[in-house]
Parts: sequence; structure tokens; C-alpha cells
Amino acid sequence: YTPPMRPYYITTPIYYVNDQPHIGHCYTTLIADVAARFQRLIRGCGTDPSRVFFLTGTDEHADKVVTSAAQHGFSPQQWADRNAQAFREAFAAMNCAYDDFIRTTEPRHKSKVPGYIERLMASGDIYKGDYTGWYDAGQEEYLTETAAKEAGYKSPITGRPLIRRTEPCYFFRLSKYQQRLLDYIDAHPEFVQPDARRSEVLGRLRPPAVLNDVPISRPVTDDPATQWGIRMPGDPAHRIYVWIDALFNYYSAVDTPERKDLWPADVHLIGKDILWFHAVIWPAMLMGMGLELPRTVYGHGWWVSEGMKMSKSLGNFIDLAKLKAYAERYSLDGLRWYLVTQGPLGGTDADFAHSKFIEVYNADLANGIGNCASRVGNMIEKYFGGAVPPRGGPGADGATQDWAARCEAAVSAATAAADTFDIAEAAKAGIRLVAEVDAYIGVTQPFRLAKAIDADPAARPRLEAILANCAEALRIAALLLSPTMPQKMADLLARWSCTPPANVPLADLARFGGPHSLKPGTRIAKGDPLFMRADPAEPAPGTGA
Ligand code: ME8
Repeated sequence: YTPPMRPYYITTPIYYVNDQPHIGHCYTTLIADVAARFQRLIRGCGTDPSRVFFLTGTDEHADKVVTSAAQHGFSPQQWADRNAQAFREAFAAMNCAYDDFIRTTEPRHKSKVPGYIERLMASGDIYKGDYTGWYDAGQEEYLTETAAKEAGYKSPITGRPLIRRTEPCYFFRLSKYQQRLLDYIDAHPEFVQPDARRSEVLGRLRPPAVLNDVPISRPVTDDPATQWGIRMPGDPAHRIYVWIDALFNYYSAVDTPERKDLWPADVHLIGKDILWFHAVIWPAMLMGMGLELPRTVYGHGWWVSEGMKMSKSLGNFIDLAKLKAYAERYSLDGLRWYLVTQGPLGGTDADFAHSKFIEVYNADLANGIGNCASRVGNMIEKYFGGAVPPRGGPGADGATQDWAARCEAAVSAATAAADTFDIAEAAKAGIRLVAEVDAYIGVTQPFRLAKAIDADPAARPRLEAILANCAEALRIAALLLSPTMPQKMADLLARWSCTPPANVPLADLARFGGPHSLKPGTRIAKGDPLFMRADPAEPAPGTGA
């Protein structure tokens, strides 16, 4: 086995800094965390950021930052500082181990963006022109033709008529890249994922569809709101449009001598709302700069709450307080498990419903890995004084299961799923192995054998082999479950005296009976159940009931 040579680089969107973090932001960053943890485990590279690099951060040059900062009596930078901290805290609360957190107001980003724009100017991709649109004077912003039409050409906020207005701005020649993008996406099925997203993008790129050039700047005036942002190189009367500024974060974060090898990114993980920017505009900008394209842009679907779209007016946002209440009652890893395995990764929307949470938590965790580990631990305690018994030779358990092959299949399934970004499947590979252990216990009935142990001399080696197999298979299951449930699995592996070294690739670490296996005599400490069973009758946490 040779560990993959290419480093793995995964990003999340950088979030608008004036919102409060909620389930959506936490979910995207959590999936990236689990993906990064899988890659670290597969490579056996510990937390070496030159091998696996996970980037998240905040998008801070939006006009609404200036507005809400003023409303709260802060400068835009102070306001951004406070709220960026809220995102860091949210991701810490979710135990997301990012390697870097980029903020677009940081000098390391701000100082590089004008240079990128100059590169696009040099390749002839930027020109100055006039932008004509529907202007909402109260909100100081333009509405797209569609949005303006939908609103009856009146401000959706103030109700006052929109003004048809023209202002000078710089454009990016997106039109020039239509055919190249189309050819590229046609030839690279893994570039836009999942497939529904890919079809969506292809549909909007294929003729008769026409790509328009995109405005990439806004004028600077006496109004302070227009002064927040990065200036156009060579023309301080214009500032770079917040979206263009934001997209560059993925490159600016690694555009340093130490991090150069990380580009191109392996995955830009995003929500489907911002697919066009990532699958069309950003790749065209990269083509213009002569840079390689990311391997995959993955657009996940939407979380809804108890069957309803989350909205401010319904007040049904699953906010950080609610997530923390779930973590408090069912453990953080219980929450992570639900979000990762039941979330909208595949593209269809997912429902955060309390009854479903309880069902999944009890089935997979309390009655699944938790119960199975207790059963095996208790039997080893009771029959062998808490020390792992010898496994014996092939067939010593008197059964036909080939555990080495089963475990290898589980490891391959998890690895393949992690590589194709099917993170929910990668997570479930471990739980399937647990179900196989349960089924094996059902068939081999070690508790019955234990009763025969004094009368029948053949019973002891069989009992030993069965429980040694169970414990070793559970060790491997725990490794496969550790990216999703790092704390609980670290706890289990520590109790079983088999905390894995960080620098061994998964294929070696998880070899059944291999050099890192549970050796006879290893102490298996009993402890509290890993996951307490949840009472379905209890009201949802965080509802004040
Ligand atoms: O769009 N379900 O930032 P943003 C799942 N700053 N995911 C959700 C969600 C939901 N209900 N709601 C939000 C921006 N998300 C820009 C991005 S990138 C260069 C600039 C997640 O704060 C999802 O990942 O509005 C979505 O893409 C992201 O939050 C939008 O975050």
C-alpha cells in the first residue's frame, strides 16, 4: 500500500459575517470536517496541514455589514470582528477541526486580490462599461431583471418604485468562456456534483443559452457604505464586487510559498444556492488567470425544520442554541451522526425532525455501536476477566465468517465513498460492520457457550475466538466511525487500550489481526454506556417545554 501522494484540500463557503451561524453553516462545515478527518485517517498523516488542508472562514465586504454595524453602533471592521468570532465559536462547538479560517478583511487576502484582478486584466478578460439595472434607492442596491419584475418594479422593502439607472463599472468577460466551460464540464463528470447539480449547470451553459458578462465592481461615492471593500487596481473610484472578492479566498489562502502545492482544491463544498458562482463564474476566472480548476464543486441540498422551510418570520431556524441543546442531551457526536448521515448531501432536501432524530440515534448509536460495545465488553469481562482472549486459528470460532475479508470490505467501502465524496455512506460503513458483529453474536451465541464451558472442553477455545473476533471487528468499526464521532470513538478505543497511532494509514491500521490489532491480554475496561438510550416521549430539547 502506498499512501496517496497528492495533498487533499477542501473548502467551505465563506459565510456572510452579519448573520448568526445556524444549522446550514454548521452542516457545511461539519461535512467538510468529516471529509477531512477521513482523508487524514486514510493517509495516516495526523494533523499535518501539508497533507490534508481544510479551509473555512467569513465573507466580510458585503454592504449589509456596513448597515448593520451602523445600526449597532460599531465600525464595519469591529462588527466583522465580533461576528467572525461567533462563527469560530459555532464551529468549535461542533468540534470542526479546520486548518485555517480565512477572513476577507485580513491583509493576507486583501493584499492579493488586486493582483488577481490585474492578471485578468492582462489576459483581456476585464473591460470598463456601463451597468444598467433596477435600482432600489432606499436599499442602495440593484435588483436583477427577474427580481425587479417579480416585485412589480417596486422596492420589496420600502414599496417605492425602482429606478432604471446606469452606472460605470468593470465587467468580466464570462461570455468568452461559455464553450470552454461547457467542454470542460462535459468531459469531467466529477467536476460538478451531485449529478442533479451537474445537469442544472449544463442546461444553463448549452446553447441556446447565452452567458452574459458579469459586473465585478461597484462605484465608490461619498456614502460610507460604498467605501467598504477592496479597490479596483489603478482605479480607486471603484471597488471589487463582494462576490468576486469572496471567491478569490480559496486561492489566496494557499497562495503562499509553503502552501503552493495545495492548489488546485479537491473539493469546494457549497450549498446549491451558490452553485452558479462556483461552477461557472469561478472556474472561468481561474481559466483567465491560467490556474488549474478545482477537482469537484459539490453543491448539497437544504435543511428544512420539521418539514418547513426555515425562515425568520416563522421563527423556526435551527440555530446554534438549539444545536447545543441537542448536543447537551444526546452528546455532540450523537448530533454529528444525525447531521452527517441524514443530511441533504445527496442533493435532495433533508428534514431536521425530532422524532427522526430519536429514531436514528437509538437505532444506530444507543442500540447499535453503544450496545454492541457494551455486550462484547461485558462478556469479555465476565468470562475472561476483562482481557482480550486469544483468537485461535481459522475456524476456531466454529463459524464460517471470514472476518478479515469482511473488515477489509468495510474499509474499502468507506475509503471509496470518502473519495467520491459520499460522506454519509463513508460514515455508515462502520455502522454496517457493527450490525454484522451483532448478527454474528446472534448466530454463534457466546452466552450459551459460556454455560457449557465447564462440561465441554471444546467450548472454551470457541468462546475465546468468537469474542476476540467481535472485539477486533469493533475496533475496526470504531476507526471507521471516528471521523464522524471523534470523541466517542476515541473514548471507546482508549477504554479498549487501542488508541491508534496518528501516522499509520487506515489500510494498515484497520487490518484485521494485523500489527495494530487487539492482542490477547489487552485490557478492555467497562464503562458507562457510550450512548444513553433516548426516550421518544421526551419533548425536543431547546423548546422550553
Ligand atoms: O452565500 N441548509 O454566504 P452565506 C443547508 N458569503 N445549508 C445551508 C442552509 C440550509 N438551510 N442555509 C445556508 C454566502 N446554508 C456567501 C458565500 S463563498 C465564496 C461566498 C449553507 O452565509 C450552505 O453551505 O449565505 C450555503 O451555501 C451557505 O450556507 C451560504 O452561506
